[in-house]
Amino acid sequence: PSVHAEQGKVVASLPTGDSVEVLLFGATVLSWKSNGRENIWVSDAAKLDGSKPVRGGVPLVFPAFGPPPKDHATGKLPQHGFARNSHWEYLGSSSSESGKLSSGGDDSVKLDFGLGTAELSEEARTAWPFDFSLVYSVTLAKDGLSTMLNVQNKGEKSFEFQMLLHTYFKIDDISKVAINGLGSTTYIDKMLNATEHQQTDPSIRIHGEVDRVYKSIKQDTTSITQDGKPRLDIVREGLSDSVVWNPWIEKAKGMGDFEPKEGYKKMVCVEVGAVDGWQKLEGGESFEGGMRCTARY
Ligand code: TA6
Repeated sequence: PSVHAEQGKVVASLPTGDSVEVLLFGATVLSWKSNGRENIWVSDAAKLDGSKPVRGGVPLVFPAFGPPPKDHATGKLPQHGFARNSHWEYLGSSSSESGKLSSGGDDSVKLDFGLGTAELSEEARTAWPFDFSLVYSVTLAKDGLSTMLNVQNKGEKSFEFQMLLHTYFKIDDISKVAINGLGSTTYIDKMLNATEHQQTDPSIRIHGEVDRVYKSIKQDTTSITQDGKPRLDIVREGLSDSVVWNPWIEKAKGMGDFEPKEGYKKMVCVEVGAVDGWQKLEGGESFEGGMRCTARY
């Protein structure tokens, strides 16, 4: 594998041509290519200079998902917390082989990124005064991208958090997309005043703004099909919830950094996380959660 760290980005590729790009700001995956195809959508107007979270890619949501509840310890943080809005440190890379006969570990490469209390902005540290350490690992393999967040409570006081990988997947045409694997699951529908509903149909189609939090999902895979063909599989690891979001026309118009405005037809967010309630870590305890994505073609 080849790894280059330059201009605030880390780019890695395999001899197979698979590649991944991670912006140190927010440890935001900006690109994941397999079979010469881009799997991640980024807005043409996305800010990449750290002035605001990236519109697109895989924004890392921690320690709160959505607008944090005012009466909670995360209440003074911005929407989706500080992780996607912080400058992370690149900790290095390691490559491995998957046991097959192959030259020096060309089958996968793992990039590690770190964020701790010391690297946090004064503002965030004041808003959320807990000692923590995050290590975010991004692993590229043939047709595969995995990201895993390790959360450590480095202090004495316990703290609660939510986490989510806010992945903007690139698809050809939203009208030809279905999202499978969420059948007979309970979801909170943000479009219906956050009321709770049962997902009866095993397949979800997107004909308008969709903003749903599927929770405590039994089986671990959420799949995106394009024209009825499996396109991307997303497996939750250590996480029990999946959010499905598409801003559609009006919301796309309302986001200054969402370009082109027709871009809602080319993306769908399937976001795996632990966002229903809070994870609690006692001093010294740690938590791991992430996703394993496979590009089916
Ligand atoms: O993941 C869905 C969601 O929570 C939507 O409600 C919408 O707010 C989206 O995230 C984008 O949030 P952002 O803060 O990135 O504009």
